[in-house]
Amino acid sequence: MPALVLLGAQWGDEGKGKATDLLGGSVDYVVRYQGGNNAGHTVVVGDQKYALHLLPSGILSPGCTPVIGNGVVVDPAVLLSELSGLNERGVDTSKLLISGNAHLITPYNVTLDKVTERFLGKRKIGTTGRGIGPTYADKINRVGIRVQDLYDESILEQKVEAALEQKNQLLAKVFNRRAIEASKVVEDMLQYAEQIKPFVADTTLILNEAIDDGKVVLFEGGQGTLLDVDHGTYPFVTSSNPTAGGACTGAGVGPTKISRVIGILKAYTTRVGAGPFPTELFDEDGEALRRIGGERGVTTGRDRRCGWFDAPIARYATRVNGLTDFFLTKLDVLTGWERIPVCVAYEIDGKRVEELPYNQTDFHHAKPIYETLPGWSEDITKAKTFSDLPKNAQGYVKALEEMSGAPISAIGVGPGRTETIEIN
Ligand code: 2SA
Ligand code: GDP
Ligand code: MG
Repeated sequence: MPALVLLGAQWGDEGKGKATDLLGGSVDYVVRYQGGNNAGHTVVVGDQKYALHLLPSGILSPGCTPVIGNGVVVDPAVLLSELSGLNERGVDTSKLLISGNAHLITPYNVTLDKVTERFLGKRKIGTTGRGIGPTYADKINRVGIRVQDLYDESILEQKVEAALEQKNQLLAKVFNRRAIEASKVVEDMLQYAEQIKPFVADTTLILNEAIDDGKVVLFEGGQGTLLDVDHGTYPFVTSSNPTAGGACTGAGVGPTKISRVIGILKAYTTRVGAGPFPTELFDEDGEALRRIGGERGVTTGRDRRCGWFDAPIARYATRVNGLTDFFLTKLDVLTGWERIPVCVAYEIDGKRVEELPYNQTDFHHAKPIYETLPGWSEDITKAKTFSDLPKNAQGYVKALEEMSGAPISAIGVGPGRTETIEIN
């Protein structure tokens, strides 16, 4: 198993942090390939809970080398504070590697993210306000600042000036704000340079050599398939590619090197931020899922929108990511419901539709067609094998597997490392 990808099959927060940590003991490298500190990955080790935003979840496994790939956007202030927070808790972070080609989130990009959202008002995306979109926009517009630019002051100055030229006009004319001074930004950015320097490396070379040497490399996705800028519910998406292909571009590793793609799939559905969500619940069931599942944004603290499981979404994730298997998470949260509705298809303008429609208007109009499965009331958090689960919980898992298009190889029955059933 030279290289594998682990990614969100829905709208993020499926439990990727826990799953990565679970595999961390048996992998040599854990690589973030997209996104930035918009992510919120929770890992529970014994009585310790960690919330990681920018750093790969593998940072908590002593034998593992954590890597921030070229496809990630890095806020240097957040990076250093996340590192020192972990160091204070006794976590060794010295093995971290950061691609010199990763782009830096600058203070003006954080400002632009926030003012744009404010300006959009009711039409806002509901971003995390971390500067993610504007930083990727700069990258594509070829006015981005990269980690390596911190080590050439004159280039940094030129690039910051170029990046601010249009932005200052926009800030003044559209948002009625004062111009940002390039020299102040450069001074701000340079204060991080020396502390970050020991981590900067040619990560593409290191990862490819590691794979060729038979080392195991795990690519850890942030957000989820339906937040992908190409394959998600555009424009209500993040600005990167959490889908499997993103691992190749965001780390510089060819697709022939990847042999397993795991989709992390929650036993129900959540979403944070704006955008369509066919199975969303506005009733007591939605409230109960939020409360029992602890569905609150790990980065922004926003309540997550909650709804029933949506099989067309799972099938879509199987398709666009080429999933080999699923980890089904948070099955324990569904304990206590007498009957559990599962969306098997949509009704769109009077017609039954089995697959996620590519047309955004159709998806906005999609009404879920539910099948109702029998629930269970027994506590399942101590289950260690599939046969320990009550018959109806087994039936729920099997039904989801059948509808989702790939085998389920592990089941989460609680947030802790050990609260997992592995299926061989
Ligand atoms: P952005 O900030 O530009 O990436 O926002 C664009 C959309 O992507 C969504 N998004 C997320 N959705 C789920 N989880 C994320 N991470 C945090 C968490 C979220 C939080 O783990 O809970 O704390 O709010 C995440 N990051 C980005 C975002 O909500 C927008 O819909
Ligand atoms: P990520 O962004 O995909 O890493 O997920 P988050 O950390 O944002 O949200 C997942 C939440 O569910 C976290 O609080 C996890 O500790 C928790 N969690 C993960 N797996 C399970 C599980 O199987 N059962 C329960 N009850 N909680 C889980
Ligand atoms: Mg999360």
